[in-house]
Amino acid sequence: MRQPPEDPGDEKIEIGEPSKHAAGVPAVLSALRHGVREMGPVRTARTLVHINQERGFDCMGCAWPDPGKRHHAEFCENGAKAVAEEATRFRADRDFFAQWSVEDIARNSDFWIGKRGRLTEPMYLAPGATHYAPISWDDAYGLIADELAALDSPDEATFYTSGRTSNEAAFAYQAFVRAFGTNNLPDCSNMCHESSGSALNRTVGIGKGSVTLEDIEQADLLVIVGQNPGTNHPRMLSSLETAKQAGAKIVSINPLREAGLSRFDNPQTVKGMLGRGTKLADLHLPIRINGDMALFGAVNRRLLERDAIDHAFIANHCGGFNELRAHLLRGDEPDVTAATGLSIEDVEAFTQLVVDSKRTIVCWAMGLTQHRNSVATIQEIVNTILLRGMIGKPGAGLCPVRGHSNVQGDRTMGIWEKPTEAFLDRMETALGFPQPREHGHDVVESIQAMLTGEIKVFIAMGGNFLSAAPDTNATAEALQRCRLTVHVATKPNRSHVTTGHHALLLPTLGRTEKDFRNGNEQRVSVEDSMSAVHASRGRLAPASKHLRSEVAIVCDLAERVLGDRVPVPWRDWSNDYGLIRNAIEAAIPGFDDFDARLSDGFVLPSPPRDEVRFTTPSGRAELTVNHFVPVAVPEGRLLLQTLRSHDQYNTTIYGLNDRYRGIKSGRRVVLLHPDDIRAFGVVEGAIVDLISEDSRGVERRSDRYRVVEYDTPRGCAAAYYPETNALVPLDSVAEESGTPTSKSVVIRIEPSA
Ligand SMILES: Nc1nc2c(c(=O)[nH]1)N[C@H]1C(S)=C(S)[C@@H](COP(=O)(O)OP(=O)(O)OC[C@H]3O[C@@H](n4cnc5c(=O)[nH]c(N)nc54)[C@H](O)[C@@H]3O)O[C@H]1N2
Ligand SMILES: Nc1nc2c(c(=O)[nH]1)N[C@H]1C(S)=C(S)[C@@H](COP(=O)(O)OP(=O)(O)OC[C@H]3O[C@@H](n4cnc5c(=O)[nH]c(N)nc54)[C@H](O)[C@@H]3O)O[C@H]1N2
Ligand SMILES: [Mo]
Repeated sequence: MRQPPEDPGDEKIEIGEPSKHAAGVPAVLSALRHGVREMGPVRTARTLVHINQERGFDCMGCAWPDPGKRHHAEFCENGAKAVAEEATRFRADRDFFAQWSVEDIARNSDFWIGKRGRLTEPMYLAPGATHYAPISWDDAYGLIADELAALDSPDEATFYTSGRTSNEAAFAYQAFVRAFGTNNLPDCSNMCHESSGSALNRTVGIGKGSVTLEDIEQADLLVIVGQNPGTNHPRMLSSLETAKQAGAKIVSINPLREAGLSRFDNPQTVKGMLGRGTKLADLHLPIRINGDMALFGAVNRRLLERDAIDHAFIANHCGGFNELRAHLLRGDEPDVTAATGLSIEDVEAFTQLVVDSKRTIVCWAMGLTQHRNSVATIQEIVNTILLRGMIGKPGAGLCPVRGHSNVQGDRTMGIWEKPTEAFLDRMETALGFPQPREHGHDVVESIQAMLTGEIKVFIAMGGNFLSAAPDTNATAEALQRCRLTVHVATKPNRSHVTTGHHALLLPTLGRTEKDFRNGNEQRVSVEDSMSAVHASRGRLAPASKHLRSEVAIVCDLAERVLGDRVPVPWRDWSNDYGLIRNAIEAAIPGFDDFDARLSDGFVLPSPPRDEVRFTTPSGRAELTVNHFVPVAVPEGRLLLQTLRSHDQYNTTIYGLNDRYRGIKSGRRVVLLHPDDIRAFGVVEGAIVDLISEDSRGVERRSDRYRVVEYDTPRGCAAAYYPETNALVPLDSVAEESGTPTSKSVVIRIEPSA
């Protein structure tokens, strides 16, 4: 039997040249290497043909939509790695937990922990115990029910969700949590696109994007801001290529020159595989971290000055125009070159492309959402789109590119600590029990409440709360102060070994696996980044016969905790997911005839996209006045962005290479401008510590990073998440959305001792 890989440590890091194009043969080889290492050759071949096929499973790699006409195998390197990671043959079974104490597991890297393989049965860490030990499902549910019953208030528990959870499991979970009596439903979205949701709800009345895949392919200008699709949404490159071949222009706005935006060798085509590929970005703007609001403000002022705005659209559909015009023409905007690091020529060139375009789409991801002023920044981009009348027509609109494959669906299902009254009213009518009305805690507020002792029980539907959340030391302390911590998970991770007084690990089926309930095969549904809902059905035998589906775990637990307190047929739901879909249909608009329509899939209604209608209080799309306040970076300090390498899925580390950025065999690197390296008195290859400083002067450290000279604006640094999460202060969050500011951390560097 082959052994899972060991972590070679960071001594062997190799630094080479960043790549100037993405995918092609190296992508296929890399995917196969990961597949074979985790699954062996036969399983690799069998599994990869079912990804994103009509009767297969939805890829858990990202939320980018599937094309209507699917390639025989919609090949995507990182999708293949995501699948290999779940369909691995390695097992973290009872022997593993008997051999390794919690403390010993925690001493290893995230890479090592994740590579131990799939969990196989429920495990329990008793108070004071050093090792997890097997426990029956029944006893596990009993323990949770006892702890929940012992609370003085339902608000003393918090229920986290990561974004892989199916619609059916998410709907049942939120019904259970609200029946229990709390809106403490934080989710990964709080750390991800919450800023997009806040900005879009306010301005266009719906917290989702307004484009479809066809729109992307019909656009004549695509602006990709703060996103690295070559790594994080590789299938997006195929759409960009199609748009490009139809004559679209592409602008990339990013402190880094990401390979995926330069040139794409499509692994689906012969031309791509022969390596000529397609040039993607026509204009790259190497913006300073957090300079985006100043850039779009400058563009918007120019649009007004040149009268390059859509008067009819504004008159018919928008509010706030006079205030915005007065604000922008007052001329007290920031010095755009200082704020962005771009030249005036760059700003003019970008403006010209915006003016010339009849169909513009702006796409964005974490480079925009994880700053203090993220909501205002996204609102300024909405201004650009609205001033140009770019909503509700083909090839135009707003496109926040989601991360987790069902993060958008989970929110649609009600995984939200701040549900609207309208949502709760409908839920109350559909499910027949009163809903808690007081808003709950998001991720950061939950951590704060665990630290003060207000929250005593932490339950997670997937994810890796400790490593994903900011301020790792504070978050660890928060979890350790809990009475009970519970994780429903597929594989072990760091959150499982930083526990409350006692802890449970409940192993679940993944998307790739067959799900039989009561002898009947079940399917689930997910919603992608463009609001398309479709079915997902596993194809592999489960990793262990003891695994239960997320739906089953939620329903079993609800039955045990609530008895018959609410009129929900939990047992029936868990045996027939179609019944949950019927309840979803009754409770949530847009899901008419849900179960029947699921086979073909359908797109949820979007008033802005479908009818140029805006469901804001005024009934109009709101232009907003946004004031740019740069992040204060004291002399001798840098702004650090914490980002993903090419070989990871959030906190799951697939491998130790970041091929496109030329980094091999290790992750502890910090990418810096050569002048900044010199200014700190170090040299390339030096080992340094990163120290962040918050507004109160508190310091946080993360040690031993290798300095890499990189093409990034002066004053801007980049290093990988989750290693650097320890540097993000817990209370440093985006205004309004509460998202941790993981892309603008003020740091200094010091040579390591
Ligand atoms: N393979 C793989 N796929 C994934 C994931 C994964 O980890 N691995 N994660 C999934 C998830 S949950 C998400 S949310 C998405 C994340 O997808 P991305 O948002 O692409 O992920 P990041 O690596 O955080 O990249 C942020 C990008 O923003 C740029 N950036 C940083 N700061 C700024 C700024 O101030 N302004 C501008 N204009 N750009 C900036 C960075 O240089 C980088 O290119 O991907 C999803 N897909
Ligand atoms: N510094 C910094 N921090 C960040 C970010 C950043 O850019 N910088 N990005 C943020 C973003 S965008 C996000 S979305 C969050 C991600 O936060 P999370 O969603 O909490 O983290 P993941 O790493 O995606 O979770 C991985 C774990 O999920 C479990 N898992 C995998 N598949 C399944 C499944 O099917 N069911 C269940 N129940 N469990 C499963 C496995 O046990 C695995 O270890 O991190 C955020 N944190
Ligand atoms: Mo995300």
